[in-house]
Amino acid sequence: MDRQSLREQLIRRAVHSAVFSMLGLLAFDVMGLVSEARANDESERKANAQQVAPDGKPRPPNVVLILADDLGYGDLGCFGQKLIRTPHLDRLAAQGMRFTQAYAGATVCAPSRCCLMTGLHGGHASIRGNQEVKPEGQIPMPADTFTIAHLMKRAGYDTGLIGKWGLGHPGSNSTPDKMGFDYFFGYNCQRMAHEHYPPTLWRNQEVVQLDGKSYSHDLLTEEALQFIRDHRQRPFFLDLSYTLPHQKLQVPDLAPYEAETWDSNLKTLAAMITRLDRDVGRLMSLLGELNLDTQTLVIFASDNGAAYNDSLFAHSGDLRGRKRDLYEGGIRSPSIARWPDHIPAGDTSTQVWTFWDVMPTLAALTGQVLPTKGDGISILPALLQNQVVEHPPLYFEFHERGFQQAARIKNWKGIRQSSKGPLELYDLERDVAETTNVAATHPEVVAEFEAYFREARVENPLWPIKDKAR
Ligand SMILES: [Ca+2]
Repeated sequence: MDRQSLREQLIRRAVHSAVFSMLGLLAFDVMGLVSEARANDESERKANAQQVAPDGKPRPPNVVLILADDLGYGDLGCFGQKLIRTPHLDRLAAQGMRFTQAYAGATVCAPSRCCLMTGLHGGHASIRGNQEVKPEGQIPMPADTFTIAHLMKRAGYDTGLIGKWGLGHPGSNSTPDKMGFDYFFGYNCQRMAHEHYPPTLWRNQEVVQLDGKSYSHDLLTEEALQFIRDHRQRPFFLDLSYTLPHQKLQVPDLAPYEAETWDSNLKTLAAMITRLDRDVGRLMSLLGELNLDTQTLVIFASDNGAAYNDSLFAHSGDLRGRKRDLYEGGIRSPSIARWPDHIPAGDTSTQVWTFWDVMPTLAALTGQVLPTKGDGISILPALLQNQVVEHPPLYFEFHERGFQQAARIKNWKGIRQSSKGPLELYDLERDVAETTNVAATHPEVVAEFEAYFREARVENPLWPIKDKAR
């Protein structure tokens, strides 16, 4: 990009930042601008989120968001896994940035994805649990929901969702096409996604009949590869919402674990994760072949913690708990971001971020002002310059076992097993495994959490507080 274009871009961002500042919404964007002004040429180049299109106009990067389903924090080699092989995701981390303190939106599928789509945490989100609609699908988000796909459409992107939706049944006002996606291929219903050899999938509004012998993950990969080929000349946003390694335990072959002496279920699970990894590798190869590496931001994350609890793999690494827990193992995501020439290669970031930060981050990336205030922040300073910005409190709630709440405030973690139950307090800096409840010795921090829990959420009639009978 020439200096004139860069100047224009920085001026435009300054105007945006001033607007944000006046509204008191995004102090971090202002901080980002100040630091950019001081940056040397190399940092400026990295901070410059846009490329020049053949017509000379600035072109924002493509964004590929790859979600795994129920992948644990410890399931990847680059996050400490010793037995399951994930060479392509390990390479993605080596070429990009690994996040050790990144979070999903919730501890199960639908509410986590709602946070991702809307930029709202679980105390403000419209979907706060998995709730089915018969015969197919889940309850819809409200019709006027503004999603990350709407945001990217507004920035001129072609948008695609390939994989699992789970945020509105067929015929509702909240199918992917009505929520900003130009193209959809996959499962509308997350329950039907348990079957990896499905009788049907959806292509936009059409049911695609299958023979029941096609492994859906492989179809999703082929669709994703084709979507990238078809849109290589345009800025595109691909939300690749994979269904592995969620149950059922099904895989076309056990490679490369056929000869292992493990239980066959464990071989299947490992093969599912390695297959997911293989296909992330295929996507990265295609980006390279199409010369899109430096024009594409790839983000990889998991929608919640590991579902499995075998003693072999240590799916949650050193963390406590798994899917359906609000301990770290239920919500921390093995997250990676890669954007050659922009994101420092091989870095590890301790930036705290979560699914509801994706919307403000994409807004900052594409120079947009969000129409309404969300709960997140832009993590562009972390992505582009490995700066850690302080995150506002993170809030989570879960409704399947009565009512549970959790929050992270700085390095403190607070969890309550019922709306009036005693607060468990953990110091994540010293005790990431949440082994020692220090509530008794830190009453002032407990009081801070209790005050935060009172103001962090609004009531949602679909998910009322129902404490478990004692
Ligand atoms: Ca999930």
